[in-house]
Amino acid sequence: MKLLFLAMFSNIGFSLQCDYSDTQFREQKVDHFGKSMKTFKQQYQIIDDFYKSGGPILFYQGAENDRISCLSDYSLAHYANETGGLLVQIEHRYFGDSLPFGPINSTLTYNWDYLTLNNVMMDSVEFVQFIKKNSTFTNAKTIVFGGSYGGYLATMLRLNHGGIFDGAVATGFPLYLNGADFPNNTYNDVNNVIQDMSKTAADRINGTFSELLKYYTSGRTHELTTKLNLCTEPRNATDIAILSTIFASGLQRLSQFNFPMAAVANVSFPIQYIVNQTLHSSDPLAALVAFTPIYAKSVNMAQLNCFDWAAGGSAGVGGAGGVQEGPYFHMVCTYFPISMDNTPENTIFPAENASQYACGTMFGPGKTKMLTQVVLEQEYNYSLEKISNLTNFIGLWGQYDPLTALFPYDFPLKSSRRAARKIFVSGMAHTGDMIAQSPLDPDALIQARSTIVQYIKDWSALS
Ligand SMILES: *[C@@H]1O[C@H](CO)[C@@H](O)[C@H](O)[C@H]1NC(C)=O
Ligand SMILES: *[C@@H]1O[C@H](CO)[C@@H](O)[C@H](O)[C@H]1NC(C)=O
Ligand SMILES: *[C@@H]1O[C@H](CO)[C@@H](O)[C@H](O)[C@H]1NC(C)=O
Ligand SMILES: *[C@@H]1O[C@H](CO)[C@@H](O)[C@H](O)[C@H]1NC(C)=O
Ligand SMILES: *[C@@H]1O[C@H](CO)[C@@H](O)[C@H](O)[C@H]1NC(C)=O
Ligand SMILES: *[C@@H]1O[C@H](CO)[C@@H](O)[C@H](O)[C@H]1NC(C)=O
Ligand SMILES: *[C@@H]1O[C@H](CO)[C@@H](O)[C@H](O)[C@H]1NC(C)=O
Ligand SMILES: *[C@@H]1O[C@H](CO)[C@@H](O)[C@H](O)[C@H]1NC(C)=O
Ligand SMILES: *[C@@H]1O[C@H](CO)[C@@H](O)[C@H](O)[C@H]1NC(C)=O
Ligand SMILES: *[C@@H]1O[C@H](CO)[C@@H](O)[C@H](O)[C@H]1NC(C)=O
Ligand SMILES: CC(=O)N[C@H]1CO[C@H](CO)[C@@H](O)[C@@H]1O
Repeated sequence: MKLLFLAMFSNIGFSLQCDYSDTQFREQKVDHFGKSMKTFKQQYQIIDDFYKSGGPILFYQGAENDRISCLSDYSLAHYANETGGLLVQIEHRYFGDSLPFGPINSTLTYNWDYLTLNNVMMDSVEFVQFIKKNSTFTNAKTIVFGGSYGGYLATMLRLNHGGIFDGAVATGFPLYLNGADFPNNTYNDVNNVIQDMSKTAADRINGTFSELLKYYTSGRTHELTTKLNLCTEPRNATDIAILSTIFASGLQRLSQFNFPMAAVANVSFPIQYIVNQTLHSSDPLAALVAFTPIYAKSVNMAQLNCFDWAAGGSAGVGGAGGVQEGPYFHMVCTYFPISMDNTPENTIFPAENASQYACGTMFGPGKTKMLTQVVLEQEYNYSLEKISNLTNFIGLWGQYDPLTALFPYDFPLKSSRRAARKIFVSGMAHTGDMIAQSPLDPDALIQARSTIVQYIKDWSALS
């Protein structure tokens, strides 16, 4: 059975109380290439609290979030403080309050014509030009930062608009996007993450999937419902398969967001937590028993007193992450065609070929067309060789981040400190370096942020 289970690529805002009072709006062209004369209001933010004469512009590229990012939750505030930088961000068009055609009531009828990679890049280019109109910043170096999809954009901006973006720090982004063209997959990576921690726990997690099925075949679904505190009882093999897929994709997400603070789960380091709980119990279902209560809010925020697997199975992933799904999936169906759902044979997870995203259902049959790898290379310079040849570029990937599997290469080692550099961070989850420091951060992550500060100083010619 194929089950659509949607991946999330968001930097998670941890602070519920963020001061957004100083965000502003400016008129932005709906189309930068003359196909529409309309404008819309695009949200942005300029934080000059840290700015010192001669400091760089640190530009945070907005991504798929449903509201403008809270920069005080991000390490960028720390980088600005360390380098006298002007901290700025724009909200991505079609997201949050930057909607060209008003609220998105229906993905089928909304006008998506101007949600293109070139329009998104031009928004950022014109925003930097707008900031530089202030003579204080005209000669400042501009460094673009982005994570995940935003890291893809940061890389694209450095590749295609290097005259505007003097440097880029991109984290947790994929090189290869189209699952159909590209066999590497993220479940191999998560399989390694768990096997590396404990072979015993990995074997037990593997066994959990067949154990789950046994509860159904031996008529014990009522017992299962009580044991896992499920909101509704699974009735048939399809229901069990949904539960099984939520568990597999949930483990993938727990690894992706294996942060030192509670994020998609309500515990720190949720992957270690699951492994620990699995080792401490002789119950063959232990991993799943540990998983359901900590993951409940990720399947249904509104139903925290039981595990609402039925909601999680049908509606993709709600909950933590703050991703605005309509526009995000439009990008996934057009120019960010990422797939991370394939599960090959010989891992601890049940093998499953990824289902295609339901682009036709969401946007209308034939309405969306994916860019191929070849077009990305030819028209947007998005190739390993061109990224390797960039100067003033660092890409970061972390041990727990499944997206590490989607950039399985290193850049050539060169003597120049300006050469593109890949930095692998032990103990880091998805985009962890972009998140503000927290007390349980591993040393390697603290070091990575310090390395980024050294690069910002070098690229900005600061001492
Ligand atoms: C900025 O750096 C100074 C000096 O290291 C430190 O005392 C201060 O707390 C920092 N402020 C912020 C907001 O990080
Ligand atoms: C979308 O819904 C809002 C109310 O929620 C309404 O004011 C608006 O007119 C609708 N827009 C379209 C294009 O249907
Ligand atoms: C230029 O930026 C500085 C620092 O943010 C600000 O104080 C000044 O008012 C700005 N000038 C103009 C003309 O906007
Ligand atoms: C399985 O049971 C669910 C109720 O839990 C029901 O909605 C669904 O139609 C059933 N599927 C099949 C294939 O019988
Ligand atoms: C997992 O167990 C180890 C060893 O008992 C312990 O040091 C660690 O803190 C535990 N981690 C979590 C996240 O529970
Ligand atoms: C996580 O939250 C669930 C639901 O509120 C709760 O049942 C569970 O005990 C919590 N787990 C931990 C480890 O705090
Ligand atoms: C997982 O379990 C299955 C049997 O259910 C076995 O065939 C497979 O080899 C196991 N995978 C790993 C990685 O141990
Ligand atoms: C996935 O597709 C490949 C190639 O068509 C096939 O060899 C493999 O058996 C399929 N795996 C599953 C689990 O369906
Ligand atoms: C990127 O591609 C464009 C053509 O689309 C080309 O003009 C430009 O020089 C390329 N930039 C780099 C850095 O290769
Ligand atoms: C990358 O740099 C090498 C060495 O300078 C050069 O030979 C090669 O043509 C460059 N590749 C691209 C795609 O620009
Ligand atoms: C690590 C790995 O399997 N890398 C492969 C991913 O897919 C690309 C494209 O097919 C191969 O070139 C890599 O070797």
